[in-house]
Amino acid sequence: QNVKQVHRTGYHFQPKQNWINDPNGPMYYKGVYHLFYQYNPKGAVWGNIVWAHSVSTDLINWHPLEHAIFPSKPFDKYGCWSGSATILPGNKPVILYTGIVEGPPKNVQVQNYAIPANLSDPYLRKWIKPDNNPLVIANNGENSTAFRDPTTAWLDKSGHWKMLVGSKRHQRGIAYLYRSKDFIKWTKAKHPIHSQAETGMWECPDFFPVSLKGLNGLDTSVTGENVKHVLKVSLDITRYEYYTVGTYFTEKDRYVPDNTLVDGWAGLRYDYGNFYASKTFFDPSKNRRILWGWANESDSAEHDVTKGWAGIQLIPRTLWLDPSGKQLMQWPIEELETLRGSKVELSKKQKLGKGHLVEVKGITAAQADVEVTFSFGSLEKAEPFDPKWLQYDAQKICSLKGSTVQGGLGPFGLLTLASEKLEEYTPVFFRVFKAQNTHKVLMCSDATRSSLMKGLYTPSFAGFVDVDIAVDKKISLRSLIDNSVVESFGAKGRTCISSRVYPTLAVYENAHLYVFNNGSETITVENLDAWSMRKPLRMN
Ligand code: DQQ
Repeated sequence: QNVKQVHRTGYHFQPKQNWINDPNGPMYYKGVYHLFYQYNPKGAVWGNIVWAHSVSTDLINWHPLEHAIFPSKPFDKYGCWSGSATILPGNKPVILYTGIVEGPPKNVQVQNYAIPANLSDPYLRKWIKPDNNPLVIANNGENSTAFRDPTTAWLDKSGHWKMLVGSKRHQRGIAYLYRSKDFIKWTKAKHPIHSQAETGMWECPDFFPVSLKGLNGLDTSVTGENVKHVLKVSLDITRYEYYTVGTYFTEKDRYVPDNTLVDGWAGLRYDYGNFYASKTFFDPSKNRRILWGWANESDSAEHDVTKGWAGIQLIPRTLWLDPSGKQLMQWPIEELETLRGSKVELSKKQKLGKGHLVEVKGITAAQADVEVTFSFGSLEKAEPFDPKWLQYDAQKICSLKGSTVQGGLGPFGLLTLASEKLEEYTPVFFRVFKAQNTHKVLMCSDATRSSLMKGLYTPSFAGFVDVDIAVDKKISLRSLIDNSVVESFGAKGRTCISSRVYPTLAVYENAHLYVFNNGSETITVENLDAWSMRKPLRMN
């Protein structure tokens, strides 16, 4: 009761009430997907953290179970923070998580493990925290107040387990490496697997192999010729993540990012919007690696309390390496398509002149899945890219060149969650610029005008899209619209941006969807398919 429904999601993961944050320990076990997540059983603000637990056989319908891990022992008395699952040989899951052994302001952190009470229960309802915890404490110069979020462990050729713990020393972000023969006695390696100056605390590190070719995912222990590795970290100062693709030197246990990539706060991101503390896992049933990310609120804490809830998980995404090797690609898991209901298509080859706005009618625009491809004849009208913008990030450029600022080639895209008279709307769009010898494609998801409500965080999230636009002369966009979230995939998952928005007018049947062009070059909508999205039968 008392939970205000209007901004609750229809098909994005949400518990009935209260605060949620990081996805924890995702895994596939005996035909069941497990999602644990950071949860406050007592309210809609962060605190009293336990591992809530939901299970699913399709990643769409979710059944809540009792909390899996909660403070009950000296080694996690003040909280059970983030961690990961590892499946040991013989199909035995084990969870590594951070226990808080001394409360605020220090929040002293140690690494613990938990094991299922009954391996024959595919739901893994009950977890045991053995008395030989904690497994790892900060005693070799590590900073015990910044020492958390153990990764999924991997097994090397000599039978040693390895896992990472996120940390920092001064402002250097660090991923410490630990080794173990038996998963119980862990020894810190002399060198961290990787670290980087001026990035601050590395929360929720994730380290995994990706195949050089194809879409298939790999078990976390795979190494060898045909793989690269990915290291992702979540930066607590800026509240966004970055990743690099690189080489894992297994002998030395060092990871070296490819030198063509930025290894720092300006690096590549899974998502340029509201996306944090993400974690991947390998799904052996479909040979894919799946990424889960938490979307924080952009609403005020005060509103969260009145609403009675805060935070959602974004749609799980399949993730693979682009054949160029330069970046990852992401796409909503195929199962999501089972929620597609009635479909509308825009008449083929719809032309959009400058200032045109065409409504996509006939779907539930507040809860929809839209796929569209835009094309154009020439790049001549692309605006020049101001050299001083080279020092800016994409978000800053988008805040200068939003959807209403007329352009040459773009802005064009979707207006999502729009009210009838356009008092509110969240545009997701592209803008193409002419830079020296190349073109730059900017993708924006701009919450600036998303709501008439005051006190919201409404950034113009943006990222560049690495495509050869002069050759392609077209670009695609998919947006998952769900009441208070717009989760978008540009150029087939090359650049992704999620925005949390809280419209006051553009809700339920009063929400509209449009395609628009505000550039002087005419844009053609090659094809547009939009579906009303059903609610899953069971969502917590
Ligand atoms: N959230 C957890 C921490 C983690 C942070 C606490 C990231 O373990 O570092 O709820 O959002």
